[in-house]
Amino acid sequence: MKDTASLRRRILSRNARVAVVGQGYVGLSLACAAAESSFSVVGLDVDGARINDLSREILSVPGVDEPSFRAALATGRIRFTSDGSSTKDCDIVVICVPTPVRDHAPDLSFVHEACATVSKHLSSGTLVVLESTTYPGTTEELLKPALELSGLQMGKDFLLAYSPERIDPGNEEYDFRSVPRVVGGLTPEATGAATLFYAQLVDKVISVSSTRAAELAKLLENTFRHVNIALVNEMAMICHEMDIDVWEVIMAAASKPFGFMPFYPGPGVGGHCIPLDPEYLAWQVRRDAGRQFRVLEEAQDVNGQMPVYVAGRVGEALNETRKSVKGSEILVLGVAYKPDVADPRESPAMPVMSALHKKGARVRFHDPHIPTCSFNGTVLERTELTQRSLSSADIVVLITPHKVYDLEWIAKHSHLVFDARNAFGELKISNVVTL
Ligand code: SAJ
Repeated sequence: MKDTASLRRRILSRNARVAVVGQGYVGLSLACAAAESSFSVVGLDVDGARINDLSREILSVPGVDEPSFRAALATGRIRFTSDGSSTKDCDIVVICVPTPVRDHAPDLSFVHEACATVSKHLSSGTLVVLESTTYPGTTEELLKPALELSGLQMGKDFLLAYSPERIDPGNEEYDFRSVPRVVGGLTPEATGAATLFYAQLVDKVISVSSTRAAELAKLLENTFRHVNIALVNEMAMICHEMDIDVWEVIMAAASKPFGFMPFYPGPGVGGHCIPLDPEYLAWQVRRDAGRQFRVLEEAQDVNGQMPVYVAGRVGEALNETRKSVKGSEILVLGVAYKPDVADPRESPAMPVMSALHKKGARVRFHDPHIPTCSFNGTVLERTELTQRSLSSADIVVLITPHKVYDLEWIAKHSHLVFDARNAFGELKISNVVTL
């Protein structure tokens, strides 16, 4: 691109104007980081209500660090709009829109829409970066042609790169700047320009040779977690059959200071990353390599069966007290997909409750962060957590151990507890059965 040097100068001098398309927790976190790094930033989103809130300095986007949002506002360098034409004056346009899964296949409709907007207003000399998690090849196969509909040519008139988001809402150990960024461009100039941009925002940038390497690195990160969670979930089932304490086994193995990383069994894998990102990889390997990604597909099978397995173990625990699931009162504690978040997406709690409900149990739930939930076409209001709601349950099933839960108090007022997370751990309490 003829004016790459000019772009690089504008990045270093902070005169480069940045547009971030998509103001979910990924895009808004990036927009705030860029503003705090002295760039002039415009955050775009098609959700007018969200833009209205943000413009009135209301942080209505869950998962964004509030102090970072306030600090960005204080710079006076950030603004929010739904007007797609705001990208036309920008030197750098970053696309951070959702990439959900529909029927086990990637749904890139939000990326298509964002590209159409960016393409319409694309000007020469712009660096475009995709951050949304997707399968290898998306930047090259989808974004490049879509953006060239502008009449501009990638490489000659604009630069195109990929950098996977690594925002981890609620993570108090790593902030935006301390998490290294992987960057890969469709051309070396794109890699260089994107590397220079992100180097202003984070302490360490890992430049790779292509967008495909960067796209696949992200999927490897989360597939790694998915597969290792499946490993310990299957270990939990085997240990139960062999009457060995899987939690003790993992604790012991984790004493090895090298070559091991502990994962922990549970009722299944929730969230919008770990259960879904690997679907993109499995889909693409089937499409492009004409074969299964066997380890991944087996892991999906193991993790997918955990909710029913947990429901079965709850039935076993009731059986030990000469009760059947059918007709039992069951109180589930914690329906968010992981502790101390209010996000129920893909949470295993719902399929656990569904399985128990189908066996004839009367299922109620409590979650400090989630007031209603639904399964089997039933919408449930949260049951308040009281001595009575505990004691009136035949069994209390702890799915997500939010830190607000007083576990000893819960056990004290419950007839029986099934602990799907070993949250009681060292608290060896007689009426608590552990996965
Ligand atoms: N889970 C287990 N056993 C484990 C770990 C997780 O059953 O040992 C379950 C959790 O309960 C949850 C699901 O898996 O239902 C996902 O948990 P997660 O800890 O992976 O949390 P996420 O989904 O928020 O993953 C995000 C990811 N971050 C990004 O993609 C930027 C992931 O790469 C991070 O490693 C993870 O946060 C993290 O470490 O917090």
